Amino acid sequence: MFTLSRTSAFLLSVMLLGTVAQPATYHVSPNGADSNNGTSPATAWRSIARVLQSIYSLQPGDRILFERGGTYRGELIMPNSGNSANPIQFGAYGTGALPVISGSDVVTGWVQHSGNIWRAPLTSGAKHVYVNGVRQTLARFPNTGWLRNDQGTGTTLYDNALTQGSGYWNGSTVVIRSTNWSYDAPTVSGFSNGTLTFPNIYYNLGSNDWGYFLCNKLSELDAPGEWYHDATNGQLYLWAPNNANPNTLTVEAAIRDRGINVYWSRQFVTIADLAFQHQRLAGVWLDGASNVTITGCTFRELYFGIRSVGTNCLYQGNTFHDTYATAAMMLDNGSQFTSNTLTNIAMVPGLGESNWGYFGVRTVGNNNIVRLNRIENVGYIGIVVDKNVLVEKNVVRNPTAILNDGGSPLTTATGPSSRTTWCWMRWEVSKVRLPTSYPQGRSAMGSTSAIR
Ligand SMILES: [Ca+2]
Ligand SMILES: [Ca+2]
Repeated sequence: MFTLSRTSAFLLSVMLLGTVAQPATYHVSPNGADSNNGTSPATAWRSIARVLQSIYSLQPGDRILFERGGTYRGELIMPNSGNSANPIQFGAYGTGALPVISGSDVVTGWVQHSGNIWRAPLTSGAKHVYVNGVRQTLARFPNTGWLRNDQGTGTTLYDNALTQGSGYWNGSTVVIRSTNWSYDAPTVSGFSNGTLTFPNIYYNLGSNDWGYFLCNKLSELDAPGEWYHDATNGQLYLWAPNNANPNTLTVEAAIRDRGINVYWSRQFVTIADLAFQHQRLAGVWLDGASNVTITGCTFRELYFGIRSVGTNCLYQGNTFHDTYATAAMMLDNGSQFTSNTLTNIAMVPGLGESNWGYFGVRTVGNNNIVRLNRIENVGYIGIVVDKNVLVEKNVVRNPTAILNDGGSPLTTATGPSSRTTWCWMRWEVSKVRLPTSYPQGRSAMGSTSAIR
């Protein structure tokens, strides 16, 4: 009777393991081809679309690496899990700038529409438009500055300076400095006799002279740098800076929601050394994932950098700049946000969260750690935490840059009185800056009704 010796059995299992479970590395390059096998730099794939064709077959330890210097337009998902010893990894190879995962597409085929206004086909909803990398302005009125509320409620705003005909502003967006600590941006549902009507913003404007402006209307596209997207007819309109012909420029429209979406209950995924830009919702979106590591990444010109519902995740050594909403929105438990750099976060009125937002980092959950981060220039509060969280050794400079009444640089969100919040602030807390002027809001800070 034939039996394997213990040594032979071991060797056989190693051989089988070697053939079955050897992790694979796939490469993606601007110079690749989707007909390649992807398994070496010389046979790299080219597109995110090709990556998605193989994404469901990834095993623990497998890696998808993007060549540095390239821009990859698309939305990645992670529907599989790694394990603690062998996470599935998204990363970079080669030399140069971080590979860019972009939420925008280049818009081409411009024809003259009227005067300096050009148009091009675009069916997907454009949230932002960039010309040679610079964000342009959604067509607005007035072109600069703010109008002032005369008398409003949570669903109306009356201003006798609004003299347009009945229905003129229907479907536009009104950006309102709705309180000391908030901007709201509801869609206008009705307009007549100087009164805008919109869904409830839950703040009573009253007779406070809050600033507001209107945007997202083609007939208000009347200046260089303004744009408008007609989703119904699939046309993007642009008056380019310096009256330029857009066919001579790189025009990009932000049309995708997420850079990487890690699915519900997936775990042990690493995202390293990638640059996320132009996503409508978030660079990385964790939807109930655990043990996800995000490190060495850059998040810029997008809504959230990271938006996570996660457990035991590590966000370390990333750079966030020019995010439109809260840089890191963590509805996590047991996660760590450490050694990140955040600069110019939520600094544009109307582009961040309505009602309550414009933070550097916000955690909602238990046993999170916010440590050793540098946070500079934040629309509202630098760090907002809830429940049982450790906050230590962070530097927060220039919070409440475009809002006030924020308890900056750190505050605990309102919650049940039974919560056990404890926070430490160490190192430099340079200042709690009180803005010296209020172009967006009340004309004076001293009004007793303006301060909560
Ligand atoms: Ca305008
Ligand atoms: Ca007024």
